[in-house]
Amino acid sequence: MVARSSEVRPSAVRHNASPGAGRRRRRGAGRVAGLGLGAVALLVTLTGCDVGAAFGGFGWPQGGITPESRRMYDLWIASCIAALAVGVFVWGLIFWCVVRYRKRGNELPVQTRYNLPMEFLYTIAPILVVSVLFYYTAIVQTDVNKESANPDVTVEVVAFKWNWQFNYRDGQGEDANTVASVLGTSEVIPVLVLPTERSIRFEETSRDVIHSFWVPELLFKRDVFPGKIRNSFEVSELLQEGAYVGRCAELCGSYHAFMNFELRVVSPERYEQFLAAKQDGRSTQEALQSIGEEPLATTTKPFDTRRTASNFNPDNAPAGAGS
Ligand SMILES: [Cu+2]
Repeated sequence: MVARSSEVRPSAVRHNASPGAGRRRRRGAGRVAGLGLGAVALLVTLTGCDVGAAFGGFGWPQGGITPESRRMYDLWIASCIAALAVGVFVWGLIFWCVVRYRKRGNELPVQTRYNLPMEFLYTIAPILVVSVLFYYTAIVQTDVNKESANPDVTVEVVAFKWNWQFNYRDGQGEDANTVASVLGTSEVIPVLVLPTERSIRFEETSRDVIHSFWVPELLFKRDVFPGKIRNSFEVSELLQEGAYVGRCAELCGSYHAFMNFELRVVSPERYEQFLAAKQDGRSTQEALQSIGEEPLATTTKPFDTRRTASNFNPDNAPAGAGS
């Protein structure tokens, strides 16, 4: 009769073994999930604020020079960590299911359709995740778009094909007066001088088409519209002195890619001296030199358009030209 034991179906064996074994397996799976979450928590705790740097900012540019840019960076890093934690959990579940419920015979595993607690969980959990992300995004976005009643410095950004003019203003809005101005030309890159430790309002307007004012280190860009729209934004402070390239970030025509400027961040004292020199009638280059700064842009250089009457419009070229 010993031989008959081989006729016992595998499924029956599984059923006989199921009560204790099932509990053990569930405990094992719980332990694996707990370990995964613990590892993520440990990683975050150990690396602290440097978790972004350790992973190259998760693709987000690093080195922001305003409190706003740093808050946006932190939001991005936190969102990535949350996404990774959810990802690790889901990947863990997938691999666990692949191994645990791999095909062993013709028996179907226990089916979990209409399992209300489970359906409730996978409806509520994503809603919770999205709500938390939405909450923090709304807070950071509101903060970044916030404008104070009386910023310390107001500068009017005027864009035109294909250069920039920066007007230092004595107040906000269209009716304020320009006290000093920096104008870019085909030969000279405009240098926008601004101070640290001061709140700065940028008011933007365009003379022709839509442009976009972008300094990569602000981690922020805003379109510059022609007509009545006067786009504005504010930074509560510039945290680091230095020279930063600025660009037009909206395709605005043939020489869009060369519509560069430079942001030069200096101390408040030197900023005041620069402004005074400009008001005395000195050129931007002279004023920059007077505060011990490089007179010309250091982060970019003018683009030679090589446009002359002969090669710009050959049909109207004088006889013999262009050869
Ligand atoms: Cu442009």
